[in-house]
Amino acid sequence: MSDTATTARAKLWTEPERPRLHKVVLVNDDYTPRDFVVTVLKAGFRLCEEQARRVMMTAHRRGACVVAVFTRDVAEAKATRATEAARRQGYPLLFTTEPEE
Ligand code: TYC
Repeated sequence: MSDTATTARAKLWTEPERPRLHKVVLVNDDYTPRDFVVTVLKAGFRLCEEQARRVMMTAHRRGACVVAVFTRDVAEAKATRATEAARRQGYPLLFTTEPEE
């Protein structure tokens, strides 16, 4: 194939875009018990004890911590579910989502 033909083809076929991933972010507060945060992280995001404790302590010290990335629908569903689980126990724990750069 000539260079010209290759160049023409390259213009016609562009790589399909991958769906943008979204971060689930754990937000610190002054009221939710540390152990409860760890329990929610383990149950809702399948983190092991050590990872859950590390993520919780990072949010505690820095104000927030990325838990994981998912497609938008999954990220929003997991953040909502985990936040609601905390509300049911009377805690202000909050998970938010944001698109990855
Ligand atoms: N700061 C809370 C406390 O000292 C614990 C905590 C950590 C709460 C992380 C929320 O995202 C959080 N009890």
